[in-house]
Amino acid sequence: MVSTTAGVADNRDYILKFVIVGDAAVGKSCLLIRLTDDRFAASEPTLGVEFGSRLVSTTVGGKAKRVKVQCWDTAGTESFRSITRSYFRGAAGALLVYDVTRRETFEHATSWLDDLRTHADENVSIILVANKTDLCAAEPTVVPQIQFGEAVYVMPNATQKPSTPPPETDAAADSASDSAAPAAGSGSSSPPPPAANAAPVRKLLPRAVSTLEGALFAKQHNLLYVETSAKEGWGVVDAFEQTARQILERVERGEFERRKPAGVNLTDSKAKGGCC
Ligand SMILES: Nc1nc2c(ncn2[C@@H]2O[C@H](COP(=O)(O)OP(=O)(O)OP(=O)(O)O)[C@@H](O)[C@H]2O)c(=O)[nH]1
Ligand SMILES: [Mg+2]
Repeated sequence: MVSTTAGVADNRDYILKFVIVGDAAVGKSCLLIRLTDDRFAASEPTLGVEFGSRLVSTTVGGKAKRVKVQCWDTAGTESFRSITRSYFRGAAGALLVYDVTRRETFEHATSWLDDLRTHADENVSIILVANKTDLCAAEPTVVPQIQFGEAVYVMPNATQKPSTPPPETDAAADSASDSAAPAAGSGSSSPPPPAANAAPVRKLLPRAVSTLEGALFAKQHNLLYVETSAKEGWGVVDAFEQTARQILERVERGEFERRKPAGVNLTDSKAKGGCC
């Protein structure tokens, strides 16, 4: 949703309506709390919808833009689906979230996508969000740029076993398996004992959906893609900034001349009077 609010003196150029959708317990509310309060908090399952907003910055055509994100966090539980769908209308941006440790939440992305495409504005920009990556890796993953018609090069992983495709799964599993037997031919040296005051080693879970699979799904469905951890704060603001940038680039290209989505408000000099 794009709208103009010329004359409002709070330093924002645009106001964009966002929705966060996805299965129950994938971390939607935690992502919103990370965006608005920059903290990780235990949250109860959402009943219906919750709301939060924050000013983010992005660059469009070399110019810095300030965007007020007004975000509706929806319940993932099936019983609320008809209520939450009514909030999709007029959204300029949508975060479609899944949990990288639960494959079914990724498999349900198609159904959430259908819902968004049916009930949100035809111009909605959607970003696929692979959340809870902290459970599988000690640091954020580098997402490969995917171009159709070209081979995708994935950095070889030193610990990767050839028969198991997702590289980060192996890395996670290998990091986690501190009790594993030494590899054949690796010699008899055993790891040094941990220092008395060393931090406990966190057990990492295997990933149920690899980075490549997520990024390919996004490419095929014309979505943006980001990996996040609401817990660690990885990629969260980036998810909103990337989506805002895409929306504003489309505004600048005049894609909305014919039919401006209700969820975009402009306050910059380009605004031609009121909106919506
Ligand atoms: N490790 C880890 N846990 C997370 C992360 N995000 C959320 N969680 C946990 O996942 C559980 C569900 O998080 P919520 O944010 O309530 O999930 P939701 O998608 O809003 O769920 P509904 O409101 O029921 O649709 C909670 O126990 C969170 O603490 C994350 O990035 N990493
Ligand atoms: Mg919630």
